[in-house]
Amino acid sequence: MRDLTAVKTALRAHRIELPSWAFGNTGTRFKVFTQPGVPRTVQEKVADAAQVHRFTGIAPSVAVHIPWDKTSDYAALAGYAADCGIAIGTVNANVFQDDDYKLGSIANPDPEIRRKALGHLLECVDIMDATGSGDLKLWFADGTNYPGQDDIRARQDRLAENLAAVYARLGPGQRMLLEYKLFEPSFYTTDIPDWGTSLLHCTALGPKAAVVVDTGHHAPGVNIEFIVAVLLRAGRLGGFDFNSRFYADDDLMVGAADPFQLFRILHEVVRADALRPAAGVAFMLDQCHNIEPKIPAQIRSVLNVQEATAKALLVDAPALAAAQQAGDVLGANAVLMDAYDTDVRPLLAELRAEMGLDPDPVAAYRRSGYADRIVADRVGGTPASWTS
Ligand code: RM4
Ligand code: MN
Repeated sequence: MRDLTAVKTALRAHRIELPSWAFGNTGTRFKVFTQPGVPRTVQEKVADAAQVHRFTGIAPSVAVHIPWDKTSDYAALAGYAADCGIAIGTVNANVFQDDDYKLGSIANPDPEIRRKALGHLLECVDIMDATGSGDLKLWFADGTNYPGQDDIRARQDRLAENLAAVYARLGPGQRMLLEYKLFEPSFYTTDIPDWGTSLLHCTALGPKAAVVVDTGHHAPGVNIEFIVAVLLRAGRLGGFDFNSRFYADDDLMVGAADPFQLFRILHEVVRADALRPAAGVAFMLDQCHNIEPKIPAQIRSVLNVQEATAKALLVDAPALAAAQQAGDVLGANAVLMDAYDTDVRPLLAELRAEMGLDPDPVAAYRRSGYADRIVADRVGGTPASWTS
């Protein structure tokens, strides 16, 4: 059993980043359900994110998505976030919602459209300069729907060329995080469909480029912790977009569908000593709360990651190594399962009390009256959503 003080110290230092888009209205392609009290502006999203940090103590930054979070003064936005007790984190680019991008963005066969998409990516780096953000996160919907529609190799060349232009623009302390996704919205080929393709581009670009593992972006049954272990070993795991999936890119609350998978992933992170902020792995959420209230859902998600992390930290590493070395298959598996089967809720309640937090963040949020206040205050205007 690990030293509990060391486990608590590691948990205190752990940081989870929230997605601004989780606070706006979202839905499926069938229907966006609106909720009362939803933010109308990026500032209101930041204020909601700050509530999640206030009750969990480990979510001190919120990622923005451009143009969903477009504002006239990004330095002022960073100042506002600081006033709320948090920071603006990763800047996410969006080159998938414009008519021009029907056949792709930076891999589009049309050079004019490629230039436009590149312009947006460079604008996102300008925004990072203003907000002090360290990470640019790129996800591309680029791909094709039909065999023969475009040249697979040429699309890779266009991708590489434009990524290099963005990479060259990165300032000191800035990184490019490159996401992959198996399919959707492109159904025949996706230009960055898997971690291998992302890693190839990152390696060609240089040390400031790293892969993002979005846990919803794999085929069913894929062993995500294996990918995590390999990327960590290569020093190229830039971060996670955490969420849960039952079928495809469901974007449900992390730890809801498969908490054991989340534990196995975090075990690899702990094994590589990559939980420390200095290790450069960004622990981000990428979720949509279509039918559940958004702020408590974000709190629950942070707690789910924290619980899985606590269990991963409880793995008896020397006992595990000894069992592995001895070829003790059942013994090694038992060491891992012992940690997973531990009820870490009392430990986390104790930790929160030590951090000056309520031991039950969801209940504390409910009691705070914030949910009623935003419903009363946020009348009029256009609620934020992934189309605005
Ligand atoms: C994509 C991808 C990106 C996210 C958008 C909203 O599927 O996961 O990370 O920014 O969705
Ligand atoms: Mn994602």
